[in-house]
Amino acid sequence: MRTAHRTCPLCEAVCGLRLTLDDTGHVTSVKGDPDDPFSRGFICPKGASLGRLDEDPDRLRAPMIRTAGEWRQAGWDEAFRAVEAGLKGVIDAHGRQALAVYVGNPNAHSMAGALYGAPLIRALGTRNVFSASTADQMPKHVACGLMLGDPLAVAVPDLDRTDYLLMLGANPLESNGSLCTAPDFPGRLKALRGRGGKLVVVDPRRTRTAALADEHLFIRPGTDAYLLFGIVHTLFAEDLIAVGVEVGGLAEVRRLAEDFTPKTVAPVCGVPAAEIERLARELAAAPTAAVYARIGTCTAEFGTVAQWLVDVVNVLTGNFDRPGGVMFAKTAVENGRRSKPYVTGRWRSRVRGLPEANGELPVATLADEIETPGEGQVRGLVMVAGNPVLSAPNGPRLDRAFSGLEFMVCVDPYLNETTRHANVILPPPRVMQSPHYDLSLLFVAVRNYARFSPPVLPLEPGRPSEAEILARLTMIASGQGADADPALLDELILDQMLRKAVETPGSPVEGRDPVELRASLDGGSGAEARLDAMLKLGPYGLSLAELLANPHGVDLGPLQPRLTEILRTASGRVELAPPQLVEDVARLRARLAAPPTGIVLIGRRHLRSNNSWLHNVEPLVGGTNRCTLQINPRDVSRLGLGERAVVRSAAGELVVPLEPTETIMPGVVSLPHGWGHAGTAQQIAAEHAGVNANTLTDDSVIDVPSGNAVFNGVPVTLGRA
Ligand SMILES: Nc1nc2c(c(=O)[nH]1)N[C@H]1C(S)=C(S)[C@@H](COP(=O)(O)OP(=O)(O)OC[C@H]3O[C@@H](n4cnc5c(=O)[nH]c(N)nc54)[C@H](O)[C@@H]3O)O[C@H]1N2
Ligand SMILES: Nc1nc2c(c(=O)[nH]1)N[C@H]1C(S)=C(S)[C@@H](COP(=O)(O)OP(=O)(O)OC[C@H]3O[C@@H](n4cnc5c(=O)[nH]c(N)nc54)[C@H](O)[C@@H]3O)O[C@H]1N2
Ligand code: SF4
Ligand SMILES: [Mo]
Repeated sequence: MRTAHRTCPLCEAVCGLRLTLDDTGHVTSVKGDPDDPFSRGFICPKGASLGRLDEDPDRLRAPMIRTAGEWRQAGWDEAFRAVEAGLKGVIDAHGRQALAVYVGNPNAHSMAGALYGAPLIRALGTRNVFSASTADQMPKHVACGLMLGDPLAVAVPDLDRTDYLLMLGANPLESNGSLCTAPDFPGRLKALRGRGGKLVVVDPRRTRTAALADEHLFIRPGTDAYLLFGIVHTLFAEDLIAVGVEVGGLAEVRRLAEDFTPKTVAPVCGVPAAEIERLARELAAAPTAAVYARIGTCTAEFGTVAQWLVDVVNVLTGNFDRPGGVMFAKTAVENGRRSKPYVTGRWRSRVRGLPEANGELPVATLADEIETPGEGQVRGLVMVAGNPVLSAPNGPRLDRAFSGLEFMVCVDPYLNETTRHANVILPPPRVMQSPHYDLSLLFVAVRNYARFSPPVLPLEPGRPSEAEILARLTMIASGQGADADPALLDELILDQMLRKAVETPGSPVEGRDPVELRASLDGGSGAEARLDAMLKLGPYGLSLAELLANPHGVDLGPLQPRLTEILRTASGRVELAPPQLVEDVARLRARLAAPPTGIVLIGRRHLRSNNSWLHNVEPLVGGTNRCTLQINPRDVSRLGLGERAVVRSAAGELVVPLEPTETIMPGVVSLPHGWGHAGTAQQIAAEHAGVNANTLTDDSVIDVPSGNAVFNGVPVTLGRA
């Protein structure tokens, strides 16, 4: 028996775990790490099942190659050569723009994904770059990019110090938080109330988070932008503005908000005008306050406008970049911020002409690009840690589209609904065999913190790490072949990083010799050496050695005001009225006259789920069926429904079991995503198949400025099954 410590990679809460393993490497227990200064022993049922997930017998242990519909195991060299031949075939016949790449959510939770995603995308040399971001948080990036000049400058609520938290479209008691890394989010919310603060939750469902709050307000899905405009209107009308940072566009915002009086927006969003006014007054009166909005507001038709207005309210009430308001983390690997001004639409998608944002095209148009013939039609796909057949809008259409590709390679531990279309699957090793550092999540942490977890178990001889898999793919994509040494990629990247650092005035290594610096780096792999370099060049001057000496993590203190370091707008001010957003207000205003009135669909998450891929772990799927359509009992009787119903949308139809509950507002139904398991090698998931909610979501509808998918507020009709 031995004990090991590592960070949980399953959600954004980054909890420290204490593992017990026997001498065969079997994980006998997983507990929260009480000595982690950030998570302080917190753990959820998913983290507690990490051992079971990691040892899932259905995980792929060797590469898989599919020929003539038959799967067989292959050796690693053979698999990489098959990838080389497949990609070369597409490039030679149709050019690089016939390739697409999709990177899924787990890339944000792995060191390999964070370190090799960008080089891989660059090496592929295609503009057809897609990711889970356009099914998730792209509205936030676009709003931050336009307001602050940096799409990654995401302000988070200062959870541990705020006096008032207005939370829209987030349910951290199930999700454990998103774009707000806060282990033990539930405990932090209880502490907020315990110190006399107030929590208000706005959600079409009375969630577990709403139940814990001081107040819960129902809202019609997709209408948060109206509610927020009503708040902005009130702040101006009642002279409650207290801007504490340099801004541009204040008068413009005031003008824009004129039409959105609480009285005008109330019937659209279903929140009474008096409540909207009260929210505005309370936000203005609280000693400190923060507005925080997540998935329910992002994956909606006016996602970017809503995200923009969240920070407009934070600015107008004087809560931007101050303790207790919303603030910016400073990570241990931060190393210079972007210097070019932020723009979107540098190129457009071929078929629908949708603008690029952050170098990506909307996943809602991936099927168009694969199915539509012509110059630049996508014929080859590289997929890393994604399952868009279940996670993207109109998933069944992608399912069909993928089957028409000439070549597809997936880096994924499972043969699932998406990867079954691949020609080659390259499985990463177990979590326990992988090093971990949260390169992508700590920039939205509510406290500055760093923690490195070395691999708990060694790799089997000949088995590549996920870093090596992605490095070899990158080498293949850049034309260096399947047999090129992946270590060369790390050396190239390190060389560029160090050369830039020694030439940067004021850098801790200014004027030093890059070769000597390289020789001084620690790390058992190229990936770890890159992390060591990033830490050493980072703002705290940390190192891999120091993090290894502190296996429970290092607390780097509460967030500090730092807007001047963050801002990258041309004006040097926070832009409250960026033209692209002002333009989209016209779309919002137009809808005010004719709001949708029928039943609309929203999603939901469950504590024991994680998108599509945790349903093969017994302790996480046991109990009653969770893939049900929640519906208000009044709607059940009004529509004369039975135990099941047919749900129809513009995209498709499903038959689903109903779960009548008073916790959902009338006129709204909710179905979780990530279910609908079919044709996979996951035995337990197949027994709990459920239905694919994304059969109903419509890939023709997007949030215009960001291209983000719309999963909430989807018009549906219900009938007897
Ligand atoms: N257990 C679990 N945890 C997860 C995940 C998971 O699948 N399961 N997924 C992870 C991922 S990838 C992410 S991005 C995060 C997401 O984390 P959260 O943003 O907290 O996501 P949800 O739990 O889906 O909460 C969204 C809430 O928005 C509400 N909602 C829907 N439409 C609207 C609307 O129009 N307006 C408002 N105001 N509310 C609305 C829903 O009812 C729901 O309660 O969770 C992460 N953590
Ligand atoms: N209707 C509806 N749809 C939604 C949402 C919603 O709220 N409603 N939420 C959206 C959101 S927020 C997100 S983030 C997306 C997620 O969209 P995706 O990222 O496309 O989907 P996931 O289900 O997270 O699939 C992750 C895949 O990665 C694999 N995987 C797991 N761990 C690893 C690893 O360490 N390495 C590699 N290489 N692969 C790994 C899994 O086997 C799985 O195939 O779904 C979106 N879809
Ligand atoms: S809350 Fe998230 S990070 Fe923490 S144990 Fe659960 S899944 Fe892991
Ligand atoms: Mo997500």
